[in-house]
This record gives sequence, structure tokens and C-alpha cells, in this order.
Amino acid sequence: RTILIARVPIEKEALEGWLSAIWEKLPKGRVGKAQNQDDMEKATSSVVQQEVTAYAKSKGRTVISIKIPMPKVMPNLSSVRAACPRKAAFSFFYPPHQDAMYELFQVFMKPETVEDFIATVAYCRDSDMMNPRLFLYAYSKACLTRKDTRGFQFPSLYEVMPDVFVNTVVVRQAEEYSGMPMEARKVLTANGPSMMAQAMANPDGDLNPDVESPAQERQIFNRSYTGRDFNPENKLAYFREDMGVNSHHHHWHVVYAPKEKLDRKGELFYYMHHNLVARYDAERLSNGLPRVIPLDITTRPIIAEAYFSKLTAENSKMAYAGRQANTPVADIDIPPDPDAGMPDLDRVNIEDMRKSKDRILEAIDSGFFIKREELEDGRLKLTQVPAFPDGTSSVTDPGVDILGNLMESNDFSINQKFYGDLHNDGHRIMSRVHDPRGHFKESYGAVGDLPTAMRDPAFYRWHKFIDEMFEYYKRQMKPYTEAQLIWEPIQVENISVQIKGNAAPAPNILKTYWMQSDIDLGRGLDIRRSLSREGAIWARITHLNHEEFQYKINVINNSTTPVRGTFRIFMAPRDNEHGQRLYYIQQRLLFFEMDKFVHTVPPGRQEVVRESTESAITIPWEQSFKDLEDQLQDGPKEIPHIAVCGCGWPQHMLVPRGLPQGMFFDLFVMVTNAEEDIPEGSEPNPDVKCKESISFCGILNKKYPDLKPMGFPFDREPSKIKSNQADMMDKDPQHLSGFIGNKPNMKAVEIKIIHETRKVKLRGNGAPPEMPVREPELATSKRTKNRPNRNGRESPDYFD
Ligand code: CUO
Repeated sequence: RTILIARVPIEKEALEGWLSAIWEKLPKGRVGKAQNQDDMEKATSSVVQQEVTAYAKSKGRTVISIKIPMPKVMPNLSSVRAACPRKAAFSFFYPPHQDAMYELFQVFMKPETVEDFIATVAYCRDSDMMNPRLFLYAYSKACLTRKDTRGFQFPSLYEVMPDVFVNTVVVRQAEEYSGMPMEARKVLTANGPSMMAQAMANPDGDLNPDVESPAQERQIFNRSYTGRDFNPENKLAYFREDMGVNSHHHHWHVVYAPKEKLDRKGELFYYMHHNLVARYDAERLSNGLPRVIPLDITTRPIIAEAYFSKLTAENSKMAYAGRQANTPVADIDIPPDPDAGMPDLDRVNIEDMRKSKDRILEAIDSGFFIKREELEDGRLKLTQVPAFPDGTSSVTDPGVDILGNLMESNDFSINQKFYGDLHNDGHRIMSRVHDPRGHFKESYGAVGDLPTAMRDPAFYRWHKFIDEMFEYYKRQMKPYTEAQLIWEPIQVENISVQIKGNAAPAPNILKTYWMQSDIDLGRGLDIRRSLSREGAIWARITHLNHEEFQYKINVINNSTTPVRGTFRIFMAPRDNEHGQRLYYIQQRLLFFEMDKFVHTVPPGRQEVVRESTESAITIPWEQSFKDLEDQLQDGPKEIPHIAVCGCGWPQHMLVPRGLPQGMFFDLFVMVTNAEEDIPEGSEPNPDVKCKESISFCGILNKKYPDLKPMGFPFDREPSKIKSNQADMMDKDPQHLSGFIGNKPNMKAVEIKIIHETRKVKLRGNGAPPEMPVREPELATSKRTKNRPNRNGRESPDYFD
């Protein structure tokens, strides 16, 4: 068959070109019905040729056709099809879909040569039997796992499936534009109101004279995500619906897929999600909302928070279902519906979840898990596995990894029969809560799929509950002793953060602001292009960003030789939702990682300078949102890896939103002995050319590069501070300073994050400046638009 590739030069990048072509939406779906090679070639008709040529021309490229042979072994896709047909809604948390995905992944792992791999993948992609979402997971996984595809990069996720990132109205608008010449198009407003553009034109605010307080700011800046600020949860929409945040979560689960054996996978499930929740709490506090309240589904609660994602899955044409406020949780019991991709009964029994929860808590209390193995002769072998294999006072904690695997649960649960599938079941219950018996043949809600789960407020409530289970486990461990925490050679004298640039404010002030960036939706839409339909379809997304800054850490090495230290940087809000200083035992749980790096300190004094962009948790904007083609033009050297490269907290979300008057955070730095921290076999991969998010995503196929328990030193309760009076009890340290005490290798500083309410920056990496902006149509009521408000001003506000 023929695959058309709109890129050059092919000699240099044949492999990347071929692989990428499989992703390209352009020829997709029009060669599917062909039965043999001749038919295939006929099917890639001149229409497709024309479309691709036009597209390539618009990008200044030439077109090269490559003949891709049929696979050596024709894959049998019938069982994959039976589990999840082409038009079904694929759900990562539904076991038959996971199994089908893994089966397809195995098909992709079999071909011995990369050419045959491409032939197999191309055949599968075009097959009528193939569910595109299932294909995406299996293909991503295969490219990540096969040795011969190392170094291959994927387009950004939003390019492949804009339908799960951009609301349906905008997707339809983009489709509309695809049939129009370039001059007739406007910049679509993917989220956030077009007021942004006007605010930029009027930086002094004549247009927005009321922007003085966060509440007023919200009316102007947040209202066009997916809801209105009548619902307080909507204040956080910019966080939950951020494309980089959701893309990270999707990639994380592709890398740490349920059947993938990776170093400390269970523990990282705990730690990465713990950070997501802690980071969300910081964002809530800065929006005047209380910290997340855990949702224990096993008590059949009512979910107070509503959510309507306004997304539609393109392949099934089914909307991601919404959830009313105050929806009661119920058992799922949905009869099989093979056409909808549910070959099996979809059943989750809350009583089973309750048993799982109780058994896990009991294992933590009793100190052992029960491992189950089925022997070859059919007998069962049950063994006790200690929950704290190294005891409760060691600095290491291998038990949390066992716990993570069985809580998630993944294929490495030591006894799925007994401990169940607690976390996944929670996602399934929440995602079907609107139609738990399938009476209405509704699709699942956003929380039931990876690239959309973090949009739903209920996601954080469920993950907070899961996090508290881990916390219950961690509370059984003895506090770290002074000896375990102190590392003598290093004394941290002073730490500070400093915004870069000439007009930088005083130290220890960070600044957040809104930014608008353009993405090209044209590539991801499965739309026909013709000569009149060329060029990008720009959508403008509004997101949080911050001024780049540096950490300056003044250390003294008191020894006579250079020492290698692991620098651990965390941050947490100082005050609770009532404006009171958080007690340390509460604040400990709110610390989120900002960075971690190894640095050699020579004897004596040194100022260690670290850039915010070097963070071990983040990936740069280009990796979350890169324009693949433009990168290819620069040559393949900078081409990042699939999934691993997409896995990472988005750089633009590194710093939580501040307040106009400033919000106080504690910045904490601890230096430990890298010789003890770094395991062998954790060196960076030379063939991974992108920036890896080492702390959240590990290093591809290597050991996790830190032997300390993840979250150290905040993962355990602190030692009590001894009272020197006989009649007084020992006490928890009241504040962070009490925990730090005199430990020389730790230091904290209070910093202030100022949110610049009026500042809206245009990244300028997309639409030409003269292109007009199209008003958002989703959240703006035509009836009330531009009615004068109470003060007689023209108001863009639909609240009136
Ligand atoms: Cu990532 Cu629940 O584990 O969504």
C-alpha cells in the first residue's frame, strides 16, 4: 500500500517519517476497506494525493510516497475487535479493554524488522476492526518498548486526539474552517475568553476596570472553560482542564502501564498522584477554596461536585457523560453491549470495594499481606509477605511498592483476588455514576479515561482518599531519626529564589500570570483537506504561567574533599483556608516536589544555582505541545521520545497561582548524600534526546534514580520534640521550623507568589498577528451578551 508522507528529506529521516506517517490523520480511513495491495493503491486515490500535496505545500514541503508492504504475518484482530470495536468508547479502566490493548501490543512486538513492524502497524491502523484509541495506546507502548524504534517521537497528544482536549464546539468550529480558505478563518478560542485578547490590547485596563480582586478576575478570566463561577469548583477549571496536565497524566499511565514491570512502579503510583493532589490543594488555597475532601466511595457517598466536560469522542461520536451535583454513588451493573465495546458485563460492586479497603487496612495494621500464587498442579500457595520488609525504623521502605501495586491495582498485585482492584474500581464507579445500570446506553464520564480524568473535580477527591490509605501505611513507620536525616558534611546556609531579568523584584518573590498560546488543530482533525483547505487552524489556549527564576542555595562543605549531594526542593502553602498558619503535621502532606538534582560541592563555601526550567518534574512546553513538523525540519537530533518525552508535569504549571497581594509558601531544601541515594543502573539513556521528568516518570527502563523513599523526608510523621519538663508531654513540631530544628543540611525560606491579575502574555508561536480572534461560543449566552451591566457599562458578563 502507499503511505503518503508530507515531509522531507526522506533519506535522512526515513524511519521517523514512516513511523510518523502512521500517525498522520491525512490518509487515514480512506484505505481501510481495501482487501489487497492493488486495491489499497487504488484507494489511495488522487483525491488523497491532492490533499496531502496541498497540505505539504502549505508547509513548504514536498511529498514522497512510500510503498508499505503487507505484514509478513497477517494479524488476527478479531478478538481485539470483539473487545473494543472501532466505534466503541475505549476506557483504560475497563479490564476487557486493557486486555485487548495488551493483545494488540503483543502483535506489534512480534515483527522482527522495523519495516515489518511498520507494515503491521499500518495494516492494523487502517483495519475496520481497529479502535483508534486502543490503537494509540498499543502503538505508543510498542514504540516505547521495541529496541528498533528507540528515538522515535510522536506528535503531541492534542494533535492526535484533539477531541479529548478541546471542547466539542471548538472541534466543530475547526472542522468548519477546514473547508474555508485561510483568509476566512479566525483564531479559535479553545478555552478562556477572548477578553484576554482585549485585555492585552488594553493593558491598563480601561476595558476591565473592575479587575482588582481575584473574584473579579475570575469572572473575566476563567469563565469560558467548561462552566461558570456560580459553581466554586469552576475556579480551578484552568488547572483541571490544562492540556499539559492531562497530557502528562495520560503519558504517565502509558509508561507505567498495568502490565509493565518497572522499578518501584507501585511506589511511583503513590508518589506521582500524591504530588498531583498536593499541587491541586495549593491551587485551591490560592483560589479561596478549602483543601480537597477525600471521597470514600466504599461508604456509598453522594458526590457533591458536578462535572460536564463538553468533550465528545470522535470515533464513537459519544459525548463524555456529565454528572449532576449530588449524585449518589451506586453499584455498576451493566449488561454486555458488544456494539458499544462492552463485551462483558460491566460490574463493580461497592461491597467488594469495601472489603478491599478493609483488607488492605487490616494488612497494614497486622503487618503482613497475603500473597496468592496458583501452582502448576492447580494448588494454591498462600504466603505472608511483610508489609514493612525492612522494618518500620529503616530509612528504606520497600513495602510501599507492594501496597501501590495492589491499591492501583496492576498486574503486580500480589493478590488481586483478595485485595481487589480498589483504585481502578473507584474510577469506574465515578465514571458510570450517571447511568450505573446502563439503562440509557450512555458513555462513561471524563474520569473514566486517562487523558480526561484530571478534568473532573471528583478525580482529586478519590485520589485524596487513595493517598490517605498510603498515609495510613506511612504512619505505621517510625519517624526518621536525626541520624537518618542529617548529613554532616553539608551545611545549607541560605536559600532563595530570584526571578530572572532586569526588572526582577526582590528575592523570594515569584510571579504567576496568564498566558495564551496557539496550537494547530488542523493536523489532528480527521478532515479532508483539498487545495482550498490548506494551512493551520489555530486555536488559542489560555493557561497559567510564571516568570522563570533561579534557586540560589548557599552551602558549606565542611569536609576536606568534594562531596556529591542530592538537592531536594519542595514547596507548600504556609496557611490554611482560614488564613491560619498550617501546623507542620498538616503542612507535611501539602509539600510538593519542585526539583531534585545531584551536585558536587567542593570543600568550603559555594553558591549552587539552579534554573527553574531544569526541574526534575517538568518537561518544557515544546515537549507537551511541540509542533512536530517544525522540529523535524531542524533535524532529528532534538527529536524526543514518545511517551517518556510526553510524560512530565508541564513547565508552565510548575509554580502554583499566587494572589494579587501575594500568597505565602514555604520553600524547603534538603541535601543528602548522593553516594547513598543513587542506585547503580540509573544513568540517563543516551538515546533519549528529550528532557525526562525523572522524579515523576523515572528513567526509561532503568532503576528509579533515588533510593530514598519517594517523598522523603515528608513521607513520614516527624519525631516528637522532647519536653525537658517532667510533667509535659513530648509534642509534634508545631511548624516546619520545628521539624528542621538544627539540622544543618535543611533550610526553609518563606516566599511570596504574586499573581499578576492583569498580565496576559501572548506566546506568539502560532497565528499570524493580523488574524482576528473568534469569540467563544460555548459559555457565552447570546441573550445576555453585551447587555449593559448595573453600572451602565457594556458588559461581557453573562451574570447580569
Ligand atoms: Cu492516574 Cu487514578 O491513577 O488516574
